[in-house]
Amino acid sequence: MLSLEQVKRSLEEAGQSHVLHFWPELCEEDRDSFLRELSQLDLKGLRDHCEEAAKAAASPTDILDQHLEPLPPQSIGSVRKSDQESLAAWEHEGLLQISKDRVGVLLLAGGQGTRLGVQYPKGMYNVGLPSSKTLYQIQAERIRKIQELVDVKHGSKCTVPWYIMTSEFTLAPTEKFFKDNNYFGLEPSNIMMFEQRMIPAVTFDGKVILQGKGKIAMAPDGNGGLYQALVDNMVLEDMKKRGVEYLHVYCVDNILVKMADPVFIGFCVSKGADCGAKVVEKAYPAEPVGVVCRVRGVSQVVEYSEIQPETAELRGPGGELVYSAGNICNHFFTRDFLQDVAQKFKSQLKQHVAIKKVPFVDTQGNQVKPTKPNGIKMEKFVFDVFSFSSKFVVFEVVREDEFSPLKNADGAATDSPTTARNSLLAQHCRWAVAAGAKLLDEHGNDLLPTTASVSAADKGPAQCEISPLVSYFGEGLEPLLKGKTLPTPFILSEERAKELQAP
Ligand code: UD2
Repeated sequence: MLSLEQVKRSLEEAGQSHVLHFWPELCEEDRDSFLRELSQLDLKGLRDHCEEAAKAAASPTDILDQHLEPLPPQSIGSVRKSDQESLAAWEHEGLLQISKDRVGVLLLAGGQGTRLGVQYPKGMYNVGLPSSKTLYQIQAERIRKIQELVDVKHGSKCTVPWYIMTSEFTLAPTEKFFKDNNYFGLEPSNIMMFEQRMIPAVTFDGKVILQGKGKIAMAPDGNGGLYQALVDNMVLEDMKKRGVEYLHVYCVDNILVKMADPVFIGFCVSKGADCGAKVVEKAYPAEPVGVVCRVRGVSQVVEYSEIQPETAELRGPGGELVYSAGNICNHFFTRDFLQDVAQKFKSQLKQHVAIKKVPFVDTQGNQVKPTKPNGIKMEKFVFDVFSFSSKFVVFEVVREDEFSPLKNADGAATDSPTTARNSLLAQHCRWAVAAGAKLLDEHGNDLLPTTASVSAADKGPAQCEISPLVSYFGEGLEPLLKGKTLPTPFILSEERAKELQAP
């Protein structure tokens, strides 16, 4: 820990002396924790950080639109447009890589979940499924299941390690939640949680914002903080030690995420890619997903907050959106590529400006909750490394099967707990019906296969939930469900599956 004198000097040099304005008023304990916080700051880089933030916020945004081109359709791999043989070959390749312990998954879970408005990590959210499972539990169980499928297919025991990037906000509660839930049946030594860095929020005139008299307003450095965090926490070394060559990186809120998706992994590996992105067809022009496209000839993602509405609305001759490759924050990276990024490119990552309402203390020491934006948060984006790739591929998947994010609180029309829950239930109804089950509604009436999974305006799809421990992606259900008539709500847990299997 630095001394007060050292911190004072560094703050003066950075033009940030105001940070210690309330020091004389702080009690011993608060002084101690404040000094600790300040010692951990990158004080040398503080002046640059503040000046750059203020400059970036003041300058007109770099409008890229005139340099954009859609991806050539033939360059996109696609689940819908590929034949069964190719899909099976990619899946086979992916499963093979998993069986050799070459595949890991990495969860980006450092975000603050502001839009959802909960005070705890989003992964702990329960969207109201019949089983009451949280997002973390669903993800953990999908890892267990894919390991089991691979073990059965290859007759050996594999591990898919789970790296979880958290931030100061999410680390402690996530650790506790996993521990309290016995790591959802996973081996704790195969779950590695680590923290991304935090950086100060800054006013429009380049001053660090004080959130309290002895506390700086800090925010995580964006999900592109991943690359620094990999270095800070020796994650690449851990991957190397385990022999992990491929990483599936994904964001916490997509209830349909296919953990370590063998088809996606197999596709990327077969194409010799060092970097890949899964996309879905964008649903509507203003949908808050980035678009994968080319900027000045280089493939990358243009974030939804940085594309002009006129560009997002452009349509082709058939009425389809010109920029339709919607990023779903599911990425593939080779370890070698991540190593290159860590060594050569990390410092070149673009800084994106977010203008936010940041609570602060005024010079009189009053706590203020601003009504209009007053602060700048600088963020890096995980996908900004795509432009450094030497072989980047894009893989389009079916939205209904793979993408339904939880972003907003209930009441919002899209991306809410209700829409996420309904997407999962609808998918499980489709799986059950495809496996030959007949579903009954709560009054015992037949649900037509075509309507069981349809989300009526007032009520969602039938309450049919299949545990990931029973089926990873709809496989293996026929022996359990064929010819069965199932009243809903129906939860196909592991125990229920055993009963159904019994002759
Ligand atoms: C992300 C994508 C967007 C689109 C959308 C799909 C980025 C930058 N944007 O937008 O293009 O694909 O997802 O759902 O990827 N996170 C951290 N640390 C941070 C900030 C965020 O780990 O400092 C995590 C966060 O916990 C979440 C993921 O990154 O799992 C995405 O973050 P978000 O929800 O803020 O991103 P969103 O929805 O704006």
